[in-house]
Amino acid sequence: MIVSNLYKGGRVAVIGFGKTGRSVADSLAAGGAEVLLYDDSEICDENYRRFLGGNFIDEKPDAVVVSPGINLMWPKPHPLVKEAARMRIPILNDLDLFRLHVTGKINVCITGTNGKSTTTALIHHLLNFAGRRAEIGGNFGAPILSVAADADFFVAELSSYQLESCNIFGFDVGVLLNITPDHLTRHGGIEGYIAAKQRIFADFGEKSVAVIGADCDYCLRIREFLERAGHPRVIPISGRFVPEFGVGWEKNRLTDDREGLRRIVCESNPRLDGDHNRQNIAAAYAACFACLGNDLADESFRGGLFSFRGLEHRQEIASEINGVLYVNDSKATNADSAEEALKRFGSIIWISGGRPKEDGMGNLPKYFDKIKSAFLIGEAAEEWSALLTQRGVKNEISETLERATARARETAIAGDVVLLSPACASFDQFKDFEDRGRQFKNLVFRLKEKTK
Ligand code: UMA
Ligand code: ADP
Repeated sequence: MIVSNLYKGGRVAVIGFGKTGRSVADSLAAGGAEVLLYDDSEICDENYRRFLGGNFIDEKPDAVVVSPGINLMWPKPHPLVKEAARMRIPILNDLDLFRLHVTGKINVCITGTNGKSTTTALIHHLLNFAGRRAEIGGNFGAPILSVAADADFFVAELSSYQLESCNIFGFDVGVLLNITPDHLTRHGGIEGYIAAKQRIFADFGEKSVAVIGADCDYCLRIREFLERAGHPRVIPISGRFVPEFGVGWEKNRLTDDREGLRRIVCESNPRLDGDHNRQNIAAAYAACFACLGNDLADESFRGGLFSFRGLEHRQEIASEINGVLYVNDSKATNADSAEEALKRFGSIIWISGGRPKEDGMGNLPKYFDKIKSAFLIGEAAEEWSALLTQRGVKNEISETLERATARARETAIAGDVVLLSPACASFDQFKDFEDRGRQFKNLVFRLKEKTK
């Protein structure tokens, strides 16, 4: 844990008592602050005083620390955020506390609509593989204040929520992979979402490195802005081609053109298949190079890349039963991430649905001819069923994942791929995407047991 003594002897209100709130409260309390807890649910903790007031008049804190899930502006500010702003109380987040206490270490921060976790985990793995001590945290899972303080490198996945509430920027390496519409309600529309993502490059120092996707128009716009602002170290990356003075791919070979020399680094790891993963690898290479410079030998990078096993719930092969492949892509919580799975596989029996995102099915109808049949679950089921039927794709409303998996098994023949790639959030039926993925894998495991 990183102890923050910034408010030693003072009082801090921690808003939201989930993973982040808990880590903030522990860090500040260990640093000698009085912590007041606030959560809209009944959660409490014997170590901290629960704050029940609707305003801060009787107990004015020196600062308010918000969790990522607390709305700052849209669709409307949380009442205590409004109150703090009215009383001119500083509003910060856990990343601010981290930045104030951890100085002189290299921070690598990764954002983007899709691929954040894979890229963050890959960079973390590559740095450790190269013999450095790297810690991983942020949106990836462990709140950033809960990591070990004595690492050489801190690799943090940052969501648009965390970027929105952060005040202290100037990261050493900022990575922006891609932007497609997501979390629009929280950011008041696409421009608000882009502005939050762009903050990954805010207050960049002379030596900071910006790694930015060349495969999407919104990122191109941000890159132009950085270049016009005279930022000297911008590295474009792509999963499809080799951007000039950047890092990308030529015939399945990672190619480094940062110096304009088009140097081949290595081939791709077959476990990280697809242009989307090639985008993640290119970004990880550029970020590691920014950290290690010429200490990053090609053999070390290749060794790290090929020993990376990929993450659970991202196009993860769950099992093969009688020639049918079962793929768990539960982390595909929006249409763009599900598109990558639909692109990759053929002869698909598709399990999808859940709580739909603002852009619904997005580009997915482009791939409908690869879908043999679809089994739909959750809140999106009826609307998606209508859409699939309209386009002539055989489908059924299964309602539950259990039923959908059983029906997919009955329908599939050797050579088919049963793909759970929901293109929706999980919260209507599951605790989170991990719960959904694990339940799917358990169902598949039970089917496999039955066939023995
Ligand atoms: N709460 C309120 N009022 C509100 C909203 C929330 O009181 O208006 C309370 C809830 O009752 C709950 C607590 O706040 O007790 C939850 O806080 P939180 O939603 O900020 O969640 P944490 O548990 O702190 O987890 C957060 C991230 N969650 C969100 O951004 C929603 C986790 O990302 C992250 O791993 C964790 O911090 C550690 O950094 C998850 C996520 O879904 C994986 N992220 C979104 C995404 O990836 O798309 C952005
Ligand atoms: P995030 O943390 O941004 O949600 P993940 O690495 O967890 O990203 O991957 C989430 C989903 O997005 C998975 O379904 C995965 O196959 C897909 N995906 C991974 N990388 C990319 C990318 N660069 N572009 C688009 N989709 C991606």
